[in-house]
Amino acid sequence: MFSYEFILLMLFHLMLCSITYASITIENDCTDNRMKHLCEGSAYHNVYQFFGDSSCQPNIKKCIEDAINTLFAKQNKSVEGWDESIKTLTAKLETLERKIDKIGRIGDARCHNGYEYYQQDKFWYKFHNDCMSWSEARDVCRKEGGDLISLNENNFDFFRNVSQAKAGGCNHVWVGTTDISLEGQWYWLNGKRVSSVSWQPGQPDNARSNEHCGDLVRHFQFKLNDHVCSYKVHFICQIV
Ligand SMILES: *[C@@H]1O[C@H](CO)[C@@H](O)[C@H](O)[C@H]1NC(C)=O
Ligand SMILES: *[C@@H]1O[C@H](CO)[C@@H](O)[C@H](O)[C@H]1NC(C)=O
Ligand SMILES: [Ca+2]
Repeated sequence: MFSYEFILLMLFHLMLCSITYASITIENDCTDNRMKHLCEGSAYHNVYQFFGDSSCQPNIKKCIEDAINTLFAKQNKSVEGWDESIKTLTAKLETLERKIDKIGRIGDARCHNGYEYYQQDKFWYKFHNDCMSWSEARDVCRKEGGDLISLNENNFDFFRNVSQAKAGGCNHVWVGTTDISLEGQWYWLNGKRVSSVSWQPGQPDNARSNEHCGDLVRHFQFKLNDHVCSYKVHFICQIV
């Protein structure tokens, strides 16, 4: 029914299609889009293409490293001065990260009225001049998105100083520790055990068997004491 010529023509078309299809397939094999960019253009062009790829956003530095490695592997040559460019670029990114972090935290501070940033441990704190029982104070801190402050050996002296500076006429400042759940077992609200060096010598003494909340006390140079939880004094909140 078909002429010999027609069949030959069909076979020829089929062959052409296969070749085209094969070349598309080969091209597609290397077209993870990012890879494709790396096959084309100058090194800088490639990096900027890479930046533009939103899938790179979570880890830009890693992506740049990958891009450069792939670039070198593909082109199999080194570029004079490239290492220095990468270092400069990395440094700029790190500065940018720090700025973004800071802006975010300033934004936070506006939301958490009156909180100050404790740079060393990267949390927010607020010395409250209201006078409340330990559990009332804790409720206030929680409403503000935090809790009564958990201290440690490294930041303890700083917050003794904060208390010294801000307690005014008040001699006691609640902090986030209690042995209410098990007498004599003192833990900070963050779950860490209270270090023995934080206590005023002779404390905790559980005077009249009624002292289950931790406070910093002026006549102990603001070292830690156990005190009657219903006592109404100042307190320090923390937002981690
Ligand atoms: C890269 O270049 C080196 C020497 O210039 C050569 O020995 C090596 O085979 C090349 N590698 C590739 C993957 O082309
Ligand atoms: C606390 O205050 C004392 C006396 O002003 C000072 O010497 C010390 O460095 C301060 N410590 C901290 C951690 O702020
Ligand atoms: Ca006591």
